[in-house]
Amino acid sequence: MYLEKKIAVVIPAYNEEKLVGKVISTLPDYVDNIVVVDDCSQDKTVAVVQSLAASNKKITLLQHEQNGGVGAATATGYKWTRDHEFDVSVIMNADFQMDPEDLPHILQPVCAGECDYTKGNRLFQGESWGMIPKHRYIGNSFLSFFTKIASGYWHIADSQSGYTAISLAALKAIDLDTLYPQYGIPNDMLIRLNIANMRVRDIPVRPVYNVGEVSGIKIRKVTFAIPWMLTKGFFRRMLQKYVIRDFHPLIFFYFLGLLFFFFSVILSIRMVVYLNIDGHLPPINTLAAMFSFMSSSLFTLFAMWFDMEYNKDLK
Ligand SMILES: Nc1nc2c(ncn2[C@@H]2O[C@H](COP(=O)(O)OP(=O)(O)O)[C@@H](O)[C@H]2O)c(=O)[nH]1
Ligand SMILES: [Mg+2]
Repeated sequence: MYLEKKIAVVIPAYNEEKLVGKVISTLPDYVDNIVVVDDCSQDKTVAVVQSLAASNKKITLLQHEQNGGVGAATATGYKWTRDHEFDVSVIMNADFQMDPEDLPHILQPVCAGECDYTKGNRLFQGESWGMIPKHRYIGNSFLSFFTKIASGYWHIADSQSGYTAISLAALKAIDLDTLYPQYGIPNDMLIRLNIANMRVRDIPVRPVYNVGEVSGIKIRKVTFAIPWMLTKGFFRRMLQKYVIRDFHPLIFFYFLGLLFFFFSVILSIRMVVYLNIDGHLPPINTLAAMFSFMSSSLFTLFAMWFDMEYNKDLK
């Protein structure tokens, strides 16, 4: 129990025989249940967890018959903690990249009822640039920006951090059967939480690298998969939040922003083609391209501003 709340820590694990034991043994006593979700590992992960479970009644081992990805493993753990009515569920990876020292900070606001979901943010620290591999830092920054647009949580950064705590009410408010099964799970969660109007907060945590972890991320795969998921999630959120559950004219602003963006691309291409043929810019076309670009920027920026306003209390 932490602040009178029943706490479960969910650990998605895939081929983590080396570090999963360390993750389990460094968890503080106030954690009431440790739910390890084995994602059909090929190494001795299951044996390691089973031998620990023999002397620790808090450990629950759930096993996938097929490998499903980190999101699928998370969903399995969440369903279990939801069905067993744990007040707060935390996600910690099995490769010791989440510092147990940060756990109280992640838990506190959710346990105190100040918000529904907390998420570690490794970028608050001045030295993060030196501690996180450069390509991960840059990729993460781009994804964090697109996640702001897609999720409506404009105050949230470090979207790829999987160190999170969620309240039972929030867990019940989202559909766990359709969660994104792969690495984009933290982004997908944010979109769903926003549709359900849940309060989300970033908590500064220490980045942990070089503890012997091996990342399974295939950069080429996630470069397209996550932005695509974010795009679909954005449109789903617009529809659910601003058309079906409530109404807000910002959807017209986003729509016009997109439409004029499309026009400005077509007109700019036409402009360049004519420049090459005639040697000078076609005047009406050029003016129309400029007008479209300005309209597109203004409509989009206003839409973002309205979205930000609408969600400003969800923290
Ligand atoms: N690579 C990988 N990790 C999985 C899978 N299913 C669950 N996981 C767990 O998800 C967590 C994050 O994976 P990892 O590859 O370390 O991601 P990274 O730390 O963001 O590079 C770890 O605890 C893994 O054990 C899977 O199918 N592949
Ligand atoms: Mg890792």
